[in-house]
Amino acid sequence: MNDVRGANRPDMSAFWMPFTANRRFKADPRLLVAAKGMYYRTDDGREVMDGCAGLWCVNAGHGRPEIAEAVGRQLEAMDYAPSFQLGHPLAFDFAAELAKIAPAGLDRIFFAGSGSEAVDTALKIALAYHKARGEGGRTRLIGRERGYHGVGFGGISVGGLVNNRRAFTLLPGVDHMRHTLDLDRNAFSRGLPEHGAELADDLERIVALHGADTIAACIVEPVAGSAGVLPPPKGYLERLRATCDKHGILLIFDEVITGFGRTGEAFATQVFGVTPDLMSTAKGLTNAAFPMGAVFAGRHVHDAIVQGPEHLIELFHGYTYSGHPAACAAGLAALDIYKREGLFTRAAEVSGVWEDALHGLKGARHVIDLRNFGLMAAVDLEPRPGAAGMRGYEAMLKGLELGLLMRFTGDTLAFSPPLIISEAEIGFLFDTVRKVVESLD
Ligand code: PXG
Repeated sequence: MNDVRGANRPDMSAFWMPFTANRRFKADPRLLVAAKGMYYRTDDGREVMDGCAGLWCVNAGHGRPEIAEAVGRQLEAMDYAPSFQLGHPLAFDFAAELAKIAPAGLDRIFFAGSGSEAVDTALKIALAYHKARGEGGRTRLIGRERGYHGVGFGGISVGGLVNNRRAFTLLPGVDHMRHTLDLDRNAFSRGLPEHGAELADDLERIVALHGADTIAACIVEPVAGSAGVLPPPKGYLERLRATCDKHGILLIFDEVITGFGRTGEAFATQVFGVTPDLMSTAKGLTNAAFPMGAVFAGRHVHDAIVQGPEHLIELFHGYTYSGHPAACAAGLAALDIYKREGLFTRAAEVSGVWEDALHGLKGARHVIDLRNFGLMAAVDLEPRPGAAGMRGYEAMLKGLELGLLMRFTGDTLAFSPPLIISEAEIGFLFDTVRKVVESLD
C-alpha cells in the first residue's frame, strides 16, 4: 500500500467496498496510507485533517503507541483464546474497568465484535430478559425513523434509513417512532432543539395500538449520528424513559457513536441524566484500533437472565471474538489514554468554541441548517434541484482537496473529530467548510 499511485495502483476489482459507489470510487480512488494524531496522509503525500475521527471512532486520535504496543504484546503472549466455557484474564480486567465508568447500574458487560453485533446482542438480551421473567409475549421491538443501528438483521429492522432496509427482509413485529428532525421549528438550534419532546409520545401510541404486553424494547441513539447528527429535543429522552418505565418496556441506548467521550462525558447517558436498561457501544471502545463492541447491561437485566441451575448456559449467544484478547488489550490501553488525558470531558470543554465556529456558517451559501452537540456537528446543504446528494459528494471532494476529511450523507456534511482537536484546528475545520460550501454550484 505504500506506493499505489498511477501505474502502480493495485488491481482494485476484488475488494467489494462497503457502503461505497464501487465503480465511481475505483475510477477515481482516494487512498489513505498513514495517520497520526489529527491527520491522515494520502497516497500522494498530502496531509488531511481527520474531521470525523475515521468513522466517528478514533476518539483519542490516530497512531497512539500505547495501544499499538499493548496489542502487539498481547498478540505475542497469546493471540487468541476462546471465551466459551474458558477465559483469559484481560476480558475480565477490561469488563471490570468498563464497569467502573459505566452509567449507574449498567455494569454487566457482554463483548461483541462490532457495533452491529452489539446492537443485535442488546436486542436479543431484551427478548431473553422478558422470556426469563415469564413475559415471553413481549417480542415487539420499537425503533425510530432515521435511526442507524448497524447492518445486522436486527439492526436494520429497528433502524430507520430506507436505503439500508429496502433490499432486505426484516424482522417481523417492529414499529418505528417518528424522527425528531424538524427544520420548520428547530433550524439553526444551538445544541438541543426546543421543540419536539412530544414526539416521544409516539411510544404511547404504539403501546395503545399493540398493547404493552407485546413490546420488549425501544432502541434509540441518544444523539442520532449517521442520519446527520440529530440531537434530541429538550425533554425527549426523559419522556421516553418515563413511558418505558410505565409499561415495563426496556430502553436501549445505542451509544456506538456517542460513547467514549463524544458528547462530554464517557457516555451520553450521563450527559442527559437518563439511564437506559441496556447500552450498545463499539468504535471508541478500542479507539478503533481493534474491532470490538460491548453491551452494557443493567444488573436487573443480567440477574433476571443469569439464574437457574448453575451448570446450564444462561444465554445462548456469543461470538468467536467476544472478548478477543488483543481487542481487550487495545481497549484497556485506550481507556487509560482517555482517563489520563481527560478526554471524556474534553468535548464539554471545547463544545462552546465548536458551536460558535459551526454557527458562524449561518448565512453561508447553500446552508439550510446547522446542528451540534458535544463534538458532533452537521451542516445541511440545500439539495441541488434534480440532483439530490451531489452537493454533499462534491463538498467531500473539495474538502479533501483543501485538506479536510468529512463525512457526507446525502447533502448533509457531518463532523466528529478526534477529541484531541485544538481550538486552532476547530477554526481551520470550519474555515475550510466555509470555503468548500462557497465553492459549490
Ligand atoms: N449503531 C450506531 C449508532 C452506529 O452509528 C452501528 C451501530 C454499527 O456499528 P458497526 O461497527 O457494525 O459499523 C453504528 C455504525 C457514518 C457511519 O458515517 C456510521 C457508522 C458506521 C459507518 C459509517 O455515518 N455507524
